[in-house]
Amino acid sequence: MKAPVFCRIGFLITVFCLLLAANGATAGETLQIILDTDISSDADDAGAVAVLHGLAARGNIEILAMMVSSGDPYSVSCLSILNSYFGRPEIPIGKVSGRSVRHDSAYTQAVALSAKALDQTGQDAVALYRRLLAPQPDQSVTIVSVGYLTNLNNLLRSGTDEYSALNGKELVGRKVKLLVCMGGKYPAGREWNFYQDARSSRYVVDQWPTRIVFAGFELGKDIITGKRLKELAENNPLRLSYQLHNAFLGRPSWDQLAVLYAAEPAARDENFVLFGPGFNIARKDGSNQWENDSRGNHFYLGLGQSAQRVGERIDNLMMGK
Ligand SMILES: [Ca+2]
Repeated sequence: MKAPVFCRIGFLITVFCLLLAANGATAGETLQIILDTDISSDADDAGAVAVLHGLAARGNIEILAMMVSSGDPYSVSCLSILNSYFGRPEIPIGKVSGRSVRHDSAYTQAVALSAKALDQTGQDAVALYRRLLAPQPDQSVTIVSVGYLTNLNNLLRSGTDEYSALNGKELVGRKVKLLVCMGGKYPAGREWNFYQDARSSRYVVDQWPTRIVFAGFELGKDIITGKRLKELAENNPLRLSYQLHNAFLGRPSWDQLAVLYAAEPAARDENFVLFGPGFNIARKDGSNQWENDSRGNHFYLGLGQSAQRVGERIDNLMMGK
């Protein structure tokens, strides 16, 4: 005798939910995410912005804001134009204040002048972080950092204000679920994002009150993406970024990998393996060293499938496929 239709549907729903739970995702759960980028000196930041938009287009992602950690005066306009092109012109943009790292960019100025940027200056990054984090549910926000840790250092050191009676470290501990950080080299080395502002890196790595998953230099260096962008329309600001950066020779996918881990929880087990727990020791000279320790709340990423397959996935997302 056949089971009634509603019993069979109930069984299928149960199986579906169990499968989702095994992948660390819950049906209908919206991922709230903030991207902190040094978009300027390398093109993979522009690629990471495109990957985040590509994943958000599949639903269940709310991009709360994007923050700029670079002192490049064209970074905010460039980011604003990318966000408009990918259909989300309303995303608020924060900008580093005070001391900042600044490098020349091959593409930000040209992208900034290629269209009308809705936002050319950005808001104060710490104030924007605090205003956006304060009303969120506890332990709900994922931050993905793909540049210098200057903004996150400033946020941790911030005091109470009109947005929250919590100081920066308390506010992060209350509202943030996870920090995914492209920075450092594993198990040991010296990497750009960490040593450009070593004081901030050290403070954030030591003091950050939630779990941190690090995407290291070694993870992305051999995954070269962006060559295919030359096939895209010439008014595409992502295409222009990669064209001006190095004429479509492609770049390592450091920043896209961090975004891929942060913004696609259901595919984490497929794309990555996690090393840890432990402590990432960040030093004054910008170098770092990994130490396994069961008491730690740090992890670092390895690839869970071939570099070629992950690279194709990133290229497809950047191509809008
Ligand atoms: Ca970057």
